[in-house]
Amino acid sequence: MAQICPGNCAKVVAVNTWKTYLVGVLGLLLCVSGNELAQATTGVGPYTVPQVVDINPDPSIVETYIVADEATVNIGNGVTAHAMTFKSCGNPADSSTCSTTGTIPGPEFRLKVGDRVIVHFVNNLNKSGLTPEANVSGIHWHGIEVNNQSDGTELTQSAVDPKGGTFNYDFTVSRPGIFWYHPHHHSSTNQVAKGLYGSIVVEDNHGYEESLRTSVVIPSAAQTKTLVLSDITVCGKPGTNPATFDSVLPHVSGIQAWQINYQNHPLTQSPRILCDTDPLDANGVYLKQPYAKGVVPNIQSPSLTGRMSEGFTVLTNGVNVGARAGTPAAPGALAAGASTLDVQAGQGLRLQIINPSPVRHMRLRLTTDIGGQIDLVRIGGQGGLLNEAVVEGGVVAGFDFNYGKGEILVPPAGRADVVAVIPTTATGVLTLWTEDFQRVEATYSWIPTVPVMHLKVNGIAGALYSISNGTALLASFGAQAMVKALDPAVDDLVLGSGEAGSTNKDIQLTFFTKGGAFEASIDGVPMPRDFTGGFGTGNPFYLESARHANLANAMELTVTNATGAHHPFHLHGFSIQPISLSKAGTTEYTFPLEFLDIVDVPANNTLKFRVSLDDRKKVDGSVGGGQGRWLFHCHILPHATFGMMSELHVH
Ligand SMILES: [Cu+2]
Repeated sequence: MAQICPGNCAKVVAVNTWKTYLVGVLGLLLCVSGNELAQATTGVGPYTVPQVVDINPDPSIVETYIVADEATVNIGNGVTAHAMTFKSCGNPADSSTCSTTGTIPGPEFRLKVGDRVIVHFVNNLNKSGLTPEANVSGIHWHGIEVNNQSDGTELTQSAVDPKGGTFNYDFTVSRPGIFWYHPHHHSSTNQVAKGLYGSIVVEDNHGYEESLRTSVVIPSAAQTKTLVLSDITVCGKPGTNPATFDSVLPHVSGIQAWQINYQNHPLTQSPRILCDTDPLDANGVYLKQPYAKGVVPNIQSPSLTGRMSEGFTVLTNGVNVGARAGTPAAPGALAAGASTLDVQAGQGLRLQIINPSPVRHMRLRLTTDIGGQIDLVRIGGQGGLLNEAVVEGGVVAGFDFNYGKGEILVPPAGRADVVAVIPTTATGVLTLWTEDFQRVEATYSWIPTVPVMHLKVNGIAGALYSISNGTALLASFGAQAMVKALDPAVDDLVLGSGEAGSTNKDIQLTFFTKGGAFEASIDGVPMPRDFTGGFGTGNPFYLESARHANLANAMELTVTNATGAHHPFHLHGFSIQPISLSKAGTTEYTFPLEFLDIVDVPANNTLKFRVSLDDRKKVDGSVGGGQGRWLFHCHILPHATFGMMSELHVH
């Protein structure tokens, strides 16, 4: 198809490998020079993402080979990582047909509603010397309402073998929004942590978004950037790995002794532990030898008694943008070599944000050169544009978000479509920071606040842009364009004779204690780990927590988080309409009208949502593509692996 090509768009052509390398090097030099807008196609810059190669001449079909491989990448600050990467190729046997040599993030799909996507997946993960089982993979199209055959999970297909195994995905995109793709099979926690993810942006096919760009209600394509914000840990030379974060890094959690807390926290995954003292293989087995310098260690421990925490370096489109002294409230000097993006005072800047991190919540705050806060106005996210723009956070009608008003919280696997107005008075460098977050109800994650984007003000825009809370988006096109509320739904869960499962319309996220350890689960039902549960060799689940429903039913269900920590709840295959969050003794929060597939459920809250189990075509064109087994789980990936995962079986 003809690609929609906004400002972050690399040209969709096949290029020779050496050219890609050369352009990449030039791109990095340009980034460092602070003139990233002038950058050409790279696939390796903090404010640029590579695009897929489309080999299908039909304008409504995007067809490509997506190849998973191991690759050595430069994540900035002179750090080289032996990562896992996706690349897009016209022919996987001919590297000159690939858009990049393999990057973090992988190539982006830019699509319109109604487009058909055909992906020939090739698994070339075979170099690490790990067991073949640990290198099996696949692709889950996160948030896309695909046919069940293309969902890319252990419930819908056998894992694709390394050393050249293939699988074809074929689906049609039915809803606008920001989505992403990643592996979902054995050890996918490790594969995602090592870099296997990419963005998908789907625009509506009625011209609404295009019209809003033309009328400058939202910024132009040239002022739109994809930001894949993730984290990674890279081993140093054995014996040199830190046990905690650098003490000079800024931190805003409010916990004065956070460094000590972090160092001593039983769930800490410091580089010293992951690389030196307790390195794990991809099956969760402790290795005898420390990892070498440059290795991205496995993070999936065999049980929750092991450690689980955020990666140590935050990446913006695969690159660390460079530090800044001070705090968001009082920013200091940029580190030498920090990457900046040129902006003009008075312009609008649209950020399409995706968080593929296995654990980290991205709590984002944009500040001026002197620490003034600039609102991040949310215009959409997981389900396309909103009816009206909204400024979130703070305390709304008595509900405390636990992040500041005008900040944005993007949980693991979450996405946000936000716009910032660069103040007419801005000078110097603005910085977008990710701050510590109260992920566990009683306390913070003890992670430092670090920059994810630096904006260098260079002149004043010819026309001044504005947007604010309540600006009409889809609402400006009338009722037919607006996000519709699902009717109060009445259908029930079902359970056929001989089926295991529950008809309880409240799904419980629980921790229970077993042998002194926390076990994550749905409804308190333990699940075999995907290290040990015989995936691909029969049914991997205890099915007492499965839910069953009939296709075309519309239901209202709840998710009760019975733990003291946030869990981002994800349902495969069907976008849900969140209605409310409530907690005993506090005010209920009502969501703006939209469709989501990830909802961050705070500790001890109950999420009420509606879902319509709409059908879609199977790969062969026949009806019934909505039928089948669809996972639901917490998207803190170690939690899912530990057992906070079950399935919705649609009959
Ligand atoms: Cu969780």
